[in-house]
Amino acid sequence: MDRTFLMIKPDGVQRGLIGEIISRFEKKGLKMTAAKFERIPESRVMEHYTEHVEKPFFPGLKSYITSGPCFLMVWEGKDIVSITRQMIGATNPAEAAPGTIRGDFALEIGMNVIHGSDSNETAEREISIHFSPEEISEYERIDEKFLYE
Ligand code: D4T
Repeated sequence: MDRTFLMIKPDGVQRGLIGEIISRFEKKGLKMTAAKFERIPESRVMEHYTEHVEKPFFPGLKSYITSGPCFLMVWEGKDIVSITRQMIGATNPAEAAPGTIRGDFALEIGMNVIHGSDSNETAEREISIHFSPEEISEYERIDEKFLYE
């Protein structure tokens, strides 16, 4: 089964959106297999955003992500990367469609509520940065036979 790394950023936590966001993924039929509430150390933020460290927006991004606790998760499901990216919406909330998380709950690119991996390879890389294998729980959801053909 495909996996992804999802992270509710400090603005999403501060604005009380954790429950609303998890609820959307749960109702879709996706399965959470790991979660932790954590203020991410700077070293792991650098590792996570390694492709952006030289970008002009990186200092702001780093101080935003480390400004408070995040809610980090691993989720599982068929085609989960593309499904969750669609549910999250465009990186810039001004371009995110209504009905998406960023379209419904955010206004600016620097405060866009949630992160989701953008490919299966990125997902595996990000999961291994933030979680050890022992922190991930494999189990069957009781409704799986009505979710998958
Ligand atoms: P994340 O990684 O947070 O889910 O965002 P995306 O995958 O949708 O977008 P990204 O990697 O291009 O950007 C990472 C992160 O940097 C912030 N950002 C981005 C910013 O503050 N200013 C910018 O100009 C860009 C491109 C937002 C998300």
